[in-house]
Amino acid sequence: MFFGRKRKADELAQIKGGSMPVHIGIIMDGNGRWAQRQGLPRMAGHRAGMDAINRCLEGLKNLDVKYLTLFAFSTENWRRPKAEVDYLMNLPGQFVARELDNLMANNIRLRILGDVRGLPAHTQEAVAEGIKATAGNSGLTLTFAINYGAREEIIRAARQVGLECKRGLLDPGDIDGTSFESYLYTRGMPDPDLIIRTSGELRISNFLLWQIAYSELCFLDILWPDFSELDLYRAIADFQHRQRRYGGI
Ligand code: V0D
Repeated sequence: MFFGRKRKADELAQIKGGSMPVHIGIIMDGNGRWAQRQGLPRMAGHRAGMDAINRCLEGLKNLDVKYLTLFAFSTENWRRPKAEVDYLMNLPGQFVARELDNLMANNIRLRILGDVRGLPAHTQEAVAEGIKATAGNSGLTLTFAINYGAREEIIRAARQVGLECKRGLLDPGDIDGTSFESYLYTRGMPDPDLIIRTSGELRISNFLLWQIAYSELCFLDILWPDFSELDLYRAIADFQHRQRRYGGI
């Protein structure tokens, strides 16, 4: 325990001297596998995954990361068993009920990315409550991607652009990267500097696509419920090493 604490403090001191990623995105993978390995129902893994989010927020308290974007539920996850989907749809409400005080105390602003209208009404209400209560906070922006798919996001943007062209509000010749971005769910957010995926899979799986054009990708061989502050600090240290090498050329 003592050594664990020391390693964490050392790693933190180390990364504090380097360039900090402004925006970190995380694909929180491995919750179901974590549960199955311990002979527990998959839901127990999702619940343990919420505790890992809190450890991540705790770890970020000491750093000046401005945006944390978490991939919680993809548009493909609807194919899971109904009982599991129902359970997942209660988690935003549980998170807001349990963590709102913590978000307020730490000046954290809650947001979401994705097709909110595709979620059950009770989930939408819980999320809306959390977003409204924290809208005035100016520290970390904590964004959950729920009912999110990057291709759907880009298609939705293309449709809106098409509609504005048809209505004569936009000239197709004026569409460029900057204007196109304003139609994405992430409008106004800086692109992620660092993307972390847990559980050893080496894929992006339709998480942010447009936005990760220049992001550093960090794949960790641990399951999300086991993710610790030390893992976060090590991923940031890895990011900083790569930045330094890139800067040297
Ligand atoms: C399950 C591990 C927080 C990943 C974390 C609807 C999978 C726990 C939220 C949440 C999920 C979402 C929106 C919001 C506040 C909290 C969440 C889902 C799954 C899918 F405004 N955890 N979490 N949402 N898991």
